Amino acid sequence: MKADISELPMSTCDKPMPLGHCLAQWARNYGDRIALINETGQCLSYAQLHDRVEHIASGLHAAGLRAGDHAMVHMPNTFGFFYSFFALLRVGVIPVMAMPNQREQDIDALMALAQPTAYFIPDDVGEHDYLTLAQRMQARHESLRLVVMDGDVEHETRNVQILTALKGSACPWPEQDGRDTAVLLLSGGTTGMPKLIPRTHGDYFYNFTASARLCGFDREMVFLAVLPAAHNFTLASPGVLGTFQCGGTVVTSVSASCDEAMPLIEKYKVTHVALVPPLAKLWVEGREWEDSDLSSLKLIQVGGARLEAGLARQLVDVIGCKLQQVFGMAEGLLCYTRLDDPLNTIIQTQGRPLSPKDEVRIVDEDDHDVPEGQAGQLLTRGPYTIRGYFRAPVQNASSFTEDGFYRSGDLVRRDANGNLIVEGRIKEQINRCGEKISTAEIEEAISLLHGVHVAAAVGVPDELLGERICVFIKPEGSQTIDPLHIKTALREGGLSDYKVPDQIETIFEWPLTAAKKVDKRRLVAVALQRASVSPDAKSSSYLHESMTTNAPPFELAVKVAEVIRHETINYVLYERHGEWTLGLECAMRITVDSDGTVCRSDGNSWRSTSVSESIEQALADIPFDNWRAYGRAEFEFAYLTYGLENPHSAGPLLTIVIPKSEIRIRLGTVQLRTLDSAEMPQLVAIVEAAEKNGLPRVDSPIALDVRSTGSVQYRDIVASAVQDMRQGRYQKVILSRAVEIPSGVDMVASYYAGRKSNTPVRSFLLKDGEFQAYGFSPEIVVTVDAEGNVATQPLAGTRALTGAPEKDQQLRKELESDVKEIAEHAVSVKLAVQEMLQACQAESVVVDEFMTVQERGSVQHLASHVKGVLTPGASAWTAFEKLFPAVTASGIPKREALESINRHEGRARGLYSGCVLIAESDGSLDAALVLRSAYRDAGRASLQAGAGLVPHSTPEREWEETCEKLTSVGPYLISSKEH
Ligand code: OOB
Repeated sequence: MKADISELPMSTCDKPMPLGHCLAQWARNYGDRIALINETGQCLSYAQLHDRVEHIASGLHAAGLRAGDHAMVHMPNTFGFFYSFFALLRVGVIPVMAMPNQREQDIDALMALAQPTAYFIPDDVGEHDYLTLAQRMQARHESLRLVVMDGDVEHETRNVQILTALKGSACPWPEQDGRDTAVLLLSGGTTGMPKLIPRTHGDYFYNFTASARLCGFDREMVFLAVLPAAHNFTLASPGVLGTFQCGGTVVTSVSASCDEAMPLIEKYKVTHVALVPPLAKLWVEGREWEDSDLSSLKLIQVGGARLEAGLARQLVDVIGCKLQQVFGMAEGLLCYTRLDDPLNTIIQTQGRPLSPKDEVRIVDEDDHDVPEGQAGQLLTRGPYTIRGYFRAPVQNASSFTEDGFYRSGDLVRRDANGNLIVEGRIKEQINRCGEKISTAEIEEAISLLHGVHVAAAVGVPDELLGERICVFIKPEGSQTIDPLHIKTALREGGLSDYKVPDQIETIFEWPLTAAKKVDKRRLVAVALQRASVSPDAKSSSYLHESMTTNAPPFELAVKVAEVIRHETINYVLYERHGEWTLGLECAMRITVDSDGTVCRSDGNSWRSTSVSESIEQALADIPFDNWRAYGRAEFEFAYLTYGLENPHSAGPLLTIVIPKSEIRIRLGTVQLRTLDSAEMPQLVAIVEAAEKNGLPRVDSPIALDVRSTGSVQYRDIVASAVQDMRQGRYQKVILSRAVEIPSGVDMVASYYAGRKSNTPVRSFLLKDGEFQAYGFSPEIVVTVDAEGNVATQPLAGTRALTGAPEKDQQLRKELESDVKEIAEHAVSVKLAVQEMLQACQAESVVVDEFMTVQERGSVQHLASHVKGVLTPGASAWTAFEKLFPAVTASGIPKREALESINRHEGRARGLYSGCVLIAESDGSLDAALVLRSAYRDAGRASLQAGAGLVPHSTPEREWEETCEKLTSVGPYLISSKEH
């Protein structure tokens, strides 16, 4: 069943050799040239890479691995991937190339098929625990003797070896033939069973050398590997192996997003990159705001899925370099558009075969060749195309013709110049972002779930993903299908994330073809139609439902957040006066940019004389009845309203979202409302699931020492600001410091634990894409009710709350009699009154509570309450603009304080000391100050706290105050590892 590699068209410099010899040859040829660079700037020369690999190969040999064994490599694009891959080849072990996003079900099935001796995993990546998976695999698969982890030596145990610590005496060279299997690649699959593709030394060597030549790879080139290196496209078409063959440099990136990959292009002068179409689309869109210098790029290759001509053209225009389309398959055949093809050919076709010896037939249902120019199934046979899958006799009988042609399942036609155009496919497969998913596999997984009678999966054209997975489910009896429940059950069953359906629809009557089979084409049409009527701003009024509940509101709110945590749902949870309101997903978004432009997600924008006026205009004709918006303002919003230069601003300064659905939880009742009636059952299901679930576990707190860093710097900036104030430059400023949280934070569990120990006026928990935050607001910045009554609550003057009544009483007395604290408080109240006067009728402004003591978690404050009534013509946003930022978190006068904060802190505060708010269609607004909070962005988490400085302040006391405040959140941080 091996491919015929005799008489492959090779040039003399590409003399074929077993893959295990290649690296040694490259080290001889290219020695000190840089082979690898990663995103943190670490470099390895060919000689160094070879040296490391020799050591590891010896270690693997010493650990008992032998030529002909199999080993699964399950790694992202790190150096560890390359060490593992080359070391295995060097020993003669056959790597089985798993994709980094595969999960337990896939890995388990692949192991059962390949029976690997060893399993190579990364250290913990994000939320996925590879080590536990490896241990489970070891318990299940007898063949698996060795787990090798690319991580710290401290993780070494009897069963787990650390990749870079492997050593042994020199490894013997294996005896190998060009026809022996070198690697096992993954097949996209059309059945519920995984398939492995045995690629031989000879055919794979040809694959990357001939491809590299065709694609103009040379010594000076720099290839950026953003797609998984384990995929044939990135690995060898020509990919990383093609680059090494020419002596070029490979830059590895674990992330493919343009804000991480594009700076790498600029930094390392990347010349070549390979993308799938959905990623290419994001890169084109990303160029609107990502302005890295991409002028080094010579060639962008796009393959793996159909590239629309429009996008192809945009790519050429926007990125401004040559494009090449690659139509390939792990089974072998590679088609490329040529570098010197006319632009039209590059944009309109998927190219022609790599080798003159590639045979391509285009056939009808009876395997007869179709007339030239017509579409039919692509059959192929050739020097580097397999003749059979690994250990799959049954599958091979249907995937290959008797005379050895591979049935690709792709529907193609050929133009007059021999270029192929992919028209579609006949195989039952979904191509989601270039990842191939078998419909049969999804259908089987779903059929096993409770309440499901039959399921049918289809690929539906999708703007973002190329194709999305839609599953139609016929329920058992009169059961209702809860999409959320289905997704959760699939994930819990270990289905890889990218295979979990994007759209789930209930169906009672299947559309049938003439042959009485389920008509999947019609299902695609139904899926498109149902998706287009459900979401977004189609409906103008909310559909309501209410439920009764015995659950305490706080606990139920937390449990609801737990239920939706695994979804890609964005939400804001806001607590006020014993009610927890949860806004889910976005029907409309309004943002304020750093230049004061207010943009609405329906494409409208405003730029009036004042920001508050622009916001009012944007909210004036919101097309939903009785809307309630959830928003957040970054501290830097203040620089805009004060007309100061803001050197830090990146994203929007204020974001207001009108949610698609809402859950309001009060004692005894839960009110649900949604703009999309189809989502009501899901909302009900979320609440029901929450009621049944337990509360988050809080038994794995993060040990965070709030005193461990920043002491010197903080004391220095305090001393500098005190000096400013003693020179009379301003009266008061709040300077803060951030504390990084070293390990992953479970935001929901931490909110739960923290809220139990805090007594805030408001609390919140929110998730917006990668950004998450929660916090316990000590004060409101401003509230405005529907009648125009405005209130603010300046808090200034702080002492600790220790929990020991006597000590706290003594501290309270101290607080109430300390001249410095009283003076600090009085000036804050005076400023609040002045600001209220700018939005309210003069005679209405009164201080109705003065200098009471309010307890807030681990601290107590002096607090006052100022109220007034809006002047005619002013809105809640006028008051917001005048009172923001809270004096408690900025200083006096605010303009000078802002300038001092900017100069001393030197970085954006973001949400810290900004606010989280609710605004309603009746003109009311409730904005809570964001302090005592935790923030998490793209996996990095932090806390931040400050102290109010006056001319008498001492660095020591203010440092202490930041520690006290950090103690309202720090001790309740819960590690995400347990969940
Ligand atoms: C590549 O390999 P696989 O094995 O993940 O997927 C192969 C299938 C093809 O049969 C075809 O259905 C689809 O992916 N495909 C394309 C395409 N390239 C692959 N469909 C339309 N247009 C294209 N340009 O995906 C692969 C392997 C090596 C190089 C490039 C892609």
